[in-house]
Amino acid sequence: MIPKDHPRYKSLIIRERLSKCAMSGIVSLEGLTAHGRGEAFDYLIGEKTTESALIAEKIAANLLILANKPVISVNGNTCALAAEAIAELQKITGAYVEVNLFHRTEERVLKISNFLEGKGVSVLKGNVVKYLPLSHDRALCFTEGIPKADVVLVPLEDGDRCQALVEMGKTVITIDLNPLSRTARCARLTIVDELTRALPNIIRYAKEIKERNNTTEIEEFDNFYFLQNAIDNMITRLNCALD
Ligand code: PTJ
Repeated sequence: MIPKDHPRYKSLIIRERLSKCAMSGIVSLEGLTAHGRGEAFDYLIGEKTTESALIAEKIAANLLILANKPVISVNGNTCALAAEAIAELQKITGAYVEVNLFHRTEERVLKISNFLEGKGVSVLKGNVVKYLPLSHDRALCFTEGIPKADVVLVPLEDGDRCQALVEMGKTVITIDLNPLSRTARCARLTIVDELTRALPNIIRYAKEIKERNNTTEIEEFDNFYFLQNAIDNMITRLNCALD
């Protein structure tokens, strides 16, 4: 029982949720360590959405709404942390949701799909093909999903898969607290923010854009700006840490 007035309440609740999902097989054990890395970067960034991340989140909403065929790729961590938000984002953007796992077993794919469906997500099913030129299971995609997508949202992604998607001409949006990761550096748009903060912002912007019916042409943007800004932010915080 975590008391609500605990200074790290939110973080502890999230850890508890991930642990439960690890025990039920939704999150891989490796996913727990990946979360720890994310937490460390979140600490450095101040555990809040920066101004530049918010701009990236607005651009992401626009990209998803303007897409012909947006796809959201969901792994174990994303499912455990944000199934409800994925359902909402799917409803607004019309995106296809496909389960794509690094530590893939058919049992996990099924568990994650069932969990997502329980939260209102419509999950892609059907044929799976080895679509990406990778030597591991993340090469596998649902035929009606990523192969036909123009814009792909891949939160907490592996670098080689992100790179393969970019090289195949997909517009790749990622959410990754580590601005130095290969994924962060090779995506078209990197949101350096925590998943459970980033998704509600993207959803809010997507709703605004739809309500006002004003999908604007995406202005040119430089992903390097978002990465550099996140790094600068961390450096500033580190320099002031003991002030
Ligand atoms: O469920 P599976 O089998 O597909 O495995 C999923 C993981 C996450 C284990 C797998 O994709 C993996 O190993 O990922 P990486 O290479 O560790 O990359 C995950 C990235 O996400 C790291 O850069 C973390 O810093 C970052 N990250 C972790 N938690 C969060 C996060 N970024 C945003 N929000 C988080 N909550």
